[in-house]
Amino acid sequence: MITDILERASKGQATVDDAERLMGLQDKGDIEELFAEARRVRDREFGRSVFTYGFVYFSTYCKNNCNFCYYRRANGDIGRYRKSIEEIVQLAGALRDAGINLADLTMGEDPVMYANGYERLLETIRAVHEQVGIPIMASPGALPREMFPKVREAGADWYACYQETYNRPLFESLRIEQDYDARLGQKIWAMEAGLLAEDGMMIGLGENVRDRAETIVKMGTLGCQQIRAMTFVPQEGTPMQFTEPYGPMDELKAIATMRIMFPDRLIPCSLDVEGIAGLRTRLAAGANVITSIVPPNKNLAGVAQHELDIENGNRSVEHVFESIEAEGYKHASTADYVKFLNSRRGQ
Ligand code: SAM
Ligand code: MD0
Ligand code: SF4
Repeated sequence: MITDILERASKGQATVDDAERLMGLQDKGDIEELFAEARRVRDREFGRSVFTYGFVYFSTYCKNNCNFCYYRRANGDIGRYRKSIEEIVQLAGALRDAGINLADLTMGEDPVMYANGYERLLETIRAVHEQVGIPIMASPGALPREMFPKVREAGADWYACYQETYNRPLFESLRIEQDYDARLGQKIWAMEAGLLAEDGMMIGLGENVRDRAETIVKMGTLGCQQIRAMTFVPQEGTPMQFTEPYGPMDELKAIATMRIMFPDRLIPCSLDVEGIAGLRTRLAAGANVITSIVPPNKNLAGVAQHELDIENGNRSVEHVFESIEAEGYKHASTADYVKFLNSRRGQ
């Protein structure tokens, strides 16, 4: 059965049913075959070279109240911070100098960044673009449509905004007080403005395997050049604190399914779920971008794992580069990454 599905996928003809079957596999041998095929497809498309993204979570203030998120506004006193533009430029400069391909400038929906027509957000992107010159992903939350040309003009290459699930009622129960269609629009409006877009799903939020299959097909057909899956990590002080956490297997199957169905997309291995321990399995499931690389001693947080492996240096550039090599891969040069971006932008 799996052979039939893989064959359909190789012709670009795999369906939602096929995605559901792949992610429903339970037999050890079948799962190994799924991962082996995902690696073959990844190696054919990208070789054994992976892109590396530094994570700069520059403001952890947020006006939203997503039930799954540590930084939701009701989770009051958690030691939030907001970095100055100068600090952000320094952080991005250090990532560039260390050989990282992209700075992921991420924030909560911080009213200070959003004030006066998103002035400080745009200034931050512009300062990093002009003073550092490293490729930029902006992950600032949901913006009005007219902002996307401005984000592009300020110097962002990518816009990341994850739908989490394409099951509308589930979305509404998680991203409370937020508009499903407006969040979907983010990706479309970003691409219309000449940005590359990333969409993403979370695993373990109450969705079933069918929902995941539908989400993967929707994310892929929307045209986003980067698509991701991340396992939900329950957060202290939130309504979902006591939700039973999932192991990594469902995320790995989702990564492999995305790779097989959408071979040419960038698919992250996020260090923000299991820390550095999660690198090997995600690469072996077909991922080709390492995200959430975070330098120590800079008072920077992750999202799903706000502390894990940061201050001990396990998510540092040096340690991540060593780990990539130990797994038999190499990290791509930024010149190669820029070439890749230009080819995907159709330049
Ligand atoms: N605030 C912006 C937004 O929501 O789009 C950008 C940053 S947000 C913190 C980035 C993503 O992190 C979310 O879209 C979600 O997919 C993921 N995330 C948040 N909390 C998580 C958790 N507890 N476990 C796993 N992933 C989580
Ligand atoms: C990551 N913690 O890559 C980051 C984050 C935001 N663009 C990405 C979820 O894992
Ligand atoms: Fe805010 Fe983003 Fe967290 Fe939602 S996921 S509470 S928008 S930081």
